[in-house]
Amino acid sequence: MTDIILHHYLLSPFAEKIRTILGFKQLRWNSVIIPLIMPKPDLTALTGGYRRTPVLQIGADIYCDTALIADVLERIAPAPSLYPAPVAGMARILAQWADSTLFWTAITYAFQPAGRASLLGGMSPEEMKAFGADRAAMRGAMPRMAAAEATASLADYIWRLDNMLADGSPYLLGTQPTIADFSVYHPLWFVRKATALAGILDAAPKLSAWLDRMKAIGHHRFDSMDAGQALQAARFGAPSDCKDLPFSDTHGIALGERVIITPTDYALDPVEGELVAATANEFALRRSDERAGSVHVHFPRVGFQLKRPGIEERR
Ligand SMILES: N[C@@H](CCC(=O)N[C@@H](CS)C(=O)NCC(=O)O)C(=O)O
Repeated sequence: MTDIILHHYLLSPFAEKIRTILGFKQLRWNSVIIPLIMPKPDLTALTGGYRRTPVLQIGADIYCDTALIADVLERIAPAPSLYPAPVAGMARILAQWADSTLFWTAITYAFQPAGRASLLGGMSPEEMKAFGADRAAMRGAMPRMAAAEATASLADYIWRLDNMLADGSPYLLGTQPTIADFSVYHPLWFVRKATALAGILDAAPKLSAWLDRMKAIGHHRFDSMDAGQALQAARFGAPSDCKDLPFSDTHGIALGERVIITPTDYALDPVEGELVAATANEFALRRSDERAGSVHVHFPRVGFQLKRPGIEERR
């Protein structure tokens, strides 16, 4: 049986997406709780610098970004599928909208002062300050939305999503949940957690019932694991063999070359290593770490940039 390790923290919406997919697929998993803010030395020993939440680990294979993590869980447990034909393409496109536009709209809405108090109420003023500074640095020059725009846009998105359920379908694209349901779920789960502001969902009774349905999927069964055990699992595991994966060259970079992979939107921390796979939708690089040993770090192609080290972007 594949040992699935999820590096995450409870308040993370993207982690809730993956926890709920693990519930949907009834996969047993191990839970490693990571810090909410940098530094995250045990996580970055595995990833080589990538700091976002969550990260999936299977032995010495480290998977970054929930779009790829969902694909990996689908490979491990193909049924029930996240991508049922004939809505698979539509489901992925709707998921990408939810993971970007809906997510940032919901976050901006939920982090207004009344929501922040429900979400971060357990933090001391110093911790809140450190959290704010960490996220400001992580977002860098990413454009910011004002609370008024976030409120209006979120209300409109909620109305549109409620309309998708108007024909009585239990899920957004029909009778079965798809990846789109899990991606739309996590930002709205976060809005519900911002209890003082959760009333915005009251205008959408069908969507609220759908949220209850998604919540009922649960997280299946998991065991707590500490970061040291996860590092050991990497050290004593052998990374997956990438030799036979189809090579798709879009950059003029050969397998075996040193490369840097970086997200294209925010948290632009580079990960450096030797390119071991470049398929139509996934990159993997090999890197060595004192504590984690030799690992393969995997990224989706969408949302990530591949380049040779030392080559500056022209602005
Ligand atoms: N596209 C990424 C986004 C992940 C993301 O932004 N996660 C948030 C938490 S929900 C994050 O990393 N926040 C900063 C942190 O946890 O350090 C994915 O799908 O995994």
